[in-house]
Amino acid sequence: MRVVALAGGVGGAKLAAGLQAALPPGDLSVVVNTADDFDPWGLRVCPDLDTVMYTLAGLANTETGWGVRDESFDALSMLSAYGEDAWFRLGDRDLATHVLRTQRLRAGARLTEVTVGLAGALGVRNTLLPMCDEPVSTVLKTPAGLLEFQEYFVRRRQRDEVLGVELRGIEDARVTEEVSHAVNGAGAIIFCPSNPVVSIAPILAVPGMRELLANSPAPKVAVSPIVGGRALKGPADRMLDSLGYEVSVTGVARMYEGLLDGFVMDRADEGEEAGVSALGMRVLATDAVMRDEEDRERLAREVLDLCRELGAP
Ligand code: FO1
Repeated sequence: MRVVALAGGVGGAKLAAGLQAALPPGDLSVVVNTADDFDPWGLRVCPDLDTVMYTLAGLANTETGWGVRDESFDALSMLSAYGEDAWFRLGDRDLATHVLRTQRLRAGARLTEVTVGLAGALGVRNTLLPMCDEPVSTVLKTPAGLLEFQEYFVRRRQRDEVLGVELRGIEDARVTEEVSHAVNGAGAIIFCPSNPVVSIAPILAVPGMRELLANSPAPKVAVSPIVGGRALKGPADRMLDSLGYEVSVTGVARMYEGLLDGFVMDRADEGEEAGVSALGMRVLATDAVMRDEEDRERLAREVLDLCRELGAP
């Protein structure tokens, strides 16, 4: 069965890897957030696309979840020797991705074409798609002022309170023909356990994306990024709180209300089953924490089973 997964960075990449293991090669398309992208030293870096690509290619640094494993940082050391402030850790192998992507974009290729080319060259047999081809940048409103996403996330280590989120350029973004084709051909659509505010929301904010998903007859199931009322990794729980959302699986389910047929939560939150069911979603309470490859595939299979219960072929 062909499946589309919506994903951001590390959490999304884990479930995408589980889905890749659980499905026949070529049946998975992953639509990835690009609002974290930025251009250190003039290179177009797409952290979420690269995290998913390296994970699906089996090249990811499993400690950090991002970047390439067995990495060296000699180029970065040389940049520091020139007096550069190398706060964003770009490894030597990772740099090859950014060099090629930047060159191909400059030659006029669309981000989708570049992404499919890079992933294919790394042996990924599923389809990796940016949420759009146009540049979109998450800018966060904080007490310290407006912060570009990586400035907030990496340089300032997510210490600022997030009071608002701007998606610069989103009004000019368009759903690509590749994403439309993947969604219209999907038997199931899965919202990975990524940050609902800065990873999934930008994907849904691409003009036409919500309609495309809503018009698909395929069952749509989300996996909660909140477990036991907290985010497993990253700032999602603090962001939900400071933005006024309820920091719970019910709060996350409400953000996707109207789009979802099913919701997968961890058993730690099964007390909220009634609240989420009341939103019109079929609930599955299971072990939603992916500690290793086995967990990833098991959770992916359970999500696909729920999709089939909800009518997927
Ligand atoms: N995250 C960090 O916390 N520190 C880094 O130095 C860092 C470098 C980096 C390089 C390439 C890449 O693709 C991702 C990188 N990330 C780093 C992760 C990245 O900031 C986040 O994964 C996403 O933007 C949020 O999901």
